[in-house]
Amino acid sequence: MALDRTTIPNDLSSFWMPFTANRQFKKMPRMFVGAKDMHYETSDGRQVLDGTAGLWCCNAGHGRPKIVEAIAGQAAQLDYAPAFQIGHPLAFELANRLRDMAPDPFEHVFFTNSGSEAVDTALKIALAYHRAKGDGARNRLIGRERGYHGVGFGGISVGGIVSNRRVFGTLLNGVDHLPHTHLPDENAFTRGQPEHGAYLADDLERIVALHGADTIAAVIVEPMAGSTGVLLPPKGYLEKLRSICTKHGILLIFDEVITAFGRLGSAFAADHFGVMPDLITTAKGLTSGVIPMGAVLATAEIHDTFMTGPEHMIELFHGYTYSGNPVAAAAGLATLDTYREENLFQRAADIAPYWEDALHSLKDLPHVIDIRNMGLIGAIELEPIAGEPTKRAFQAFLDCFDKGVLIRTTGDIIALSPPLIIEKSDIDVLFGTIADVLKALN
Ligand code: PXG
Repeated sequence: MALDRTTIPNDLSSFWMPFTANRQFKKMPRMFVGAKDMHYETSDGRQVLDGTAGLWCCNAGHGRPKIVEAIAGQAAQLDYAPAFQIGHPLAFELANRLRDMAPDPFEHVFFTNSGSEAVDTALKIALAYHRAKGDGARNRLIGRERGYHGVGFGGISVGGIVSNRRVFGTLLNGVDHLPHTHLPDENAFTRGQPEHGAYLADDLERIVALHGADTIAAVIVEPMAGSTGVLLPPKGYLEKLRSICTKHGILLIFDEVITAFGRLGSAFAADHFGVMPDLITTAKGLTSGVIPMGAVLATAEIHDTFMTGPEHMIELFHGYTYSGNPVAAAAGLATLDTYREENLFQRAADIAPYWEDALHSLKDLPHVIDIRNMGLIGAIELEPIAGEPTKRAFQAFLDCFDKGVLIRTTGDIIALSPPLIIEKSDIDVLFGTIADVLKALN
């Protein structure tokens, strides 16, 4: 019997849903059963405009033919190949393509299956790199408040979201945090990078003075923090972080799980900001969200540090059953082809001013206390209901969903990150709907 892909099962109890209020959801489920280009289709047959590219990942839009065909073809040709001590062509091909796309220093690619795994991989590479150089006391990792680096133990340790950390024990030792860069008093309603706050990077000097530079392996930040509500780097901030890291021999990791693959109008945020880290983590847009895949990009300097010792020895004791999985690699190649053929990164850059104007036109609507944007990303921060944080924004999410528009909320912030194929007419519908919802919201 063919699998019914569109009917909701009677029993929803078995699936323990991630980052979801399970009991609330199962009383009033919202289900997607199809997707094409800019729209989802719900189980009750409605079209929903995708204002979030799924979860910041479907950068090429939905149901893109080249990606669909590549996956089907690869599953039939070679469904799986052992990831250790045996290769298959597409993983090498995809690594080469990423190298060619990435800023110059990045010559090597380590594949993972998610952003969380990419983060843990990058942290491990950073620690092992210093050890390989004979600098083994560099064991500390520095993250940032309000940072999101996935949900592995490494990622939540360097991450800065209290609820993602507090019930999970003692986490990694030797982690410290920079202050976040969100300064609403100075920077509210800024378009693009805010003016104030570069000095916040100087806190790294305080941390260095406290612990000693020779104990610190790496600093990890999102060049633009997505999950905690689109927190932009103040002008000069990333440059400062870079120079302090360089001065003290500390590796700088950019977590580009959200910002890579066109979100800011260029392939990587490192290009966009003109600041080069030592390691870059990616996932999401790498396969346009269609098949799980992540990757860590490393400079030749870091990679080559491991390539010593007897040739028959494994250089890095790390990897996943599905690192460079053939079907994922095929999806990745077809996704990069789609980006290139449709010039989607440039398209995002070209439409970004229209996006920015439409977003900031909501400035005077009820409850709006800040609006911020960059590339094809936007955030609308709402005044929380006194004593009931998150409730107002979640209601906005539900109301938008009813009106055929998908937004994402985090706390009382509406975060938007549409597929890069979005048209001006879609932008009008998106912000028109959000405006209607905000006007009617309690
Ligand atoms: N780093 C960053 C910067 C991320 O944004 C991860 C790591 C983890 O990736 P995986 O693939 O393990 O989920 C992320 C993920 C949201 C939202 O709505 C954001 C993410 C995931 C789900 C929801 O803000 N980011």
